[in-house]
Amino acid sequence: MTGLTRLSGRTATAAEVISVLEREGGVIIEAFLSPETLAGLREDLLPRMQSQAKGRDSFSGHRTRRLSRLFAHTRHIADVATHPLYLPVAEHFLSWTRTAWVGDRRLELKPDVRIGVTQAIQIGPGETAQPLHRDDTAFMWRHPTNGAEGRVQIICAVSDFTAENGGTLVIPGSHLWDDDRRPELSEAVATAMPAGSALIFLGSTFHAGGANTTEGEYRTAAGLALDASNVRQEENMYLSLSSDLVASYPEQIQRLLGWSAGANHMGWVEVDGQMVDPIHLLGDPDEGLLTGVGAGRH
Ligand SMILES: O=C(O)CCC(=O)C(=O)O
Ligand SMILES: [Fe+2]
Repeated sequence: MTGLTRLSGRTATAAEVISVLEREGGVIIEAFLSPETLAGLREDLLPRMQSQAKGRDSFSGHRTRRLSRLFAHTRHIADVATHPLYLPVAEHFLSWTRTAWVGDRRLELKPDVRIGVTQAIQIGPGETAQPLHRDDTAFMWRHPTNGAEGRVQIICAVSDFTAENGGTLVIPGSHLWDDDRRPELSEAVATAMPAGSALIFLGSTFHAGGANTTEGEYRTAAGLALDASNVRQEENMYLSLSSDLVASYPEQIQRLLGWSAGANHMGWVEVDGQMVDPIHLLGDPDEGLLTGVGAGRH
């Protein structure tokens, strides 16, 4: 089984990334992170990972440490979410169109994207391979998706990924399979890529964290998922991140974190009887907008 196609973040276009994903379900992009972003992720995440507890089941990994709420731990994750080879690519796969009747009008509805989950994953020596799975399983997504994906995942290499230290296993082409076909480890290829690279794959692509057979090497990843907004966010950003913290990020990130009602009016907040776009709860008081989650309530 040959490995996934590799592109360079220095020269690739979003259109090329899309075309590889359509064909193979996953793609490796080398030099995806700027040196500053990689250094920042390392500095912010590596010390914190050390104090995280290991997983308690074979899916989480008994020798694997995970850290979520990444926007609270590192501002560099914003560069990952809005990267020109990731966000527009995810939008391409997630903003499909559906029609629905409302009275005598047939509406065209199109989800936009949300950050559904953020996670750093550190696979330690002695870890066994995670079970092969699709990340859209949580949404009970059906396959084949016929192009309407629920999730586009990114895993950035914070340390080098190798076949020996747990580099993500991916089954190329498995995004096209139906729900009856069982994935086999023999069909998977390990993701080997230097730190600063990224693996992007569709929610319908079978993959797994790899086994770490090294003596003392830790494989560290920082990733997030962009989800179609008709899917509820997996990680509850509203409880994990304070409204003041969210307000300190640029509006683009605020909206991606879910403080946005979007075109299909999901996630509105009732204020004084009105259905309000939650972005207004983060506004500048000098502009006359509400200033906190509790503002406007009596
Ligand atoms: O750590 C990895 O390489 C993949 C982990 C994964 O797929 C998951 O936890 O859902
Ligand atoms: Fe996964």
